[in-house]
Amino acid sequence: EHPDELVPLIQMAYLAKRAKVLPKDESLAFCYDMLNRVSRSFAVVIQRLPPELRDAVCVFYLVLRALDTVEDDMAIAVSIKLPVLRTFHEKIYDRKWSMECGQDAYVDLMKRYPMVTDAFLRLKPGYQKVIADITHRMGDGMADFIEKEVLTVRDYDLYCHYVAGLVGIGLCQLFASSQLESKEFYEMEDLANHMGLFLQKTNIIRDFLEDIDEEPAPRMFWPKEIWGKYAKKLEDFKAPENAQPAVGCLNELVADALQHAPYSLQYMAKLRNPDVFRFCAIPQVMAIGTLALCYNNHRVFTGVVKMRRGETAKYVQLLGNMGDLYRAFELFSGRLASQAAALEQKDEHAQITRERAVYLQRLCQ
Ligand code: RWZ
Repeated sequence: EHPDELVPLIQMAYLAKRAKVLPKDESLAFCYDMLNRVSRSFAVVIQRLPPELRDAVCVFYLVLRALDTVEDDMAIAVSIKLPVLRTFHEKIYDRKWSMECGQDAYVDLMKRYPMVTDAFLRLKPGYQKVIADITHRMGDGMADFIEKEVLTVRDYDLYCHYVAGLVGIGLCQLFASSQLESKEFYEMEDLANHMGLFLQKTNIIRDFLEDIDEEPAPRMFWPKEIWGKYAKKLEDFKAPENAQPAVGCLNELVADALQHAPYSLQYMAKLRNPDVFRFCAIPQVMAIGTLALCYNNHRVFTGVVKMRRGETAKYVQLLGNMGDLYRAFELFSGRLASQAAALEQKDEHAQITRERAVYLQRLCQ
């Protein structure tokens, strides 16, 4: 009615809008900033996901990172750690919950965890349910393994299922729920589990030295059923005079990990959304590239074996469709096959590695 009221009205509308938008921005800004601090590579692929999925996957990542931080922190007494792991799926709904633990950026993640909770509670209920269910199953599985070691190959597969296979299974459900991928993804638990196992086993193989040098008490994930054939104690692999059995064991673990790769190709062939495809494919290519680098490589026992930055960047750029993926897998399985062929007289598991690598090459043609 009065022209001079116009400005305050606009101002009020603006302030009301800001008041609504700001808290959301604040918790999500925290989440993306944290994601960048804890994992550059995942931050890049997650930020490129379609808007419908991006926030849910970012929050999913941080929830599981937080759970992982509790599992990893050797300063927490087992009597405290076990109940936290088993009830973490409830904490993620509790706006007041936070914890003092972890190191470096993780201290911040845990201390300011209510920021993640706020972002979680803003997700669609369907996404929240998937994240809570996976967190529940993972927390229980981690708790089971706090008190027991990874002895058999079955234990190794089960531990990897808990910490990585379940991530693959949860992602499938988020993809199907977003309708960006088909309903079929609700029923792809087995293939999704293989995707996770392929990544996790590759990390466990590569991180031998980093894990064994952990203070105060290292937690090791190489299964005794395999390494026990090559040494009395895992630490013995660090001694230069044990290079031969150490590399023999490494090669057997690479052969084991390679079993999962064909299923991961089968999974990715079903993806329809190019950004979701890239999100899945980049880590898988890095995994087979890392396996090819680690194979028969004694440097795994003396330092960190990692793909070069330039090579990594190439895949982040390229990988747009199945054709690109087959070319990358073909390159690395070709390298594995020829290395294994050259070792067949010397190494009893080289034959199986060659067979598995050649089988992968065929799948790519
Ligand atoms: C990619 C949504 C950080 C979540 C789990 C990751 C922490 C085990 C560590 C969840 C690739 C290394 C990240 C195998 C999955 N627990 N292993 C989303 C998360 C491999 C990713 C990391 C697992 C995981």
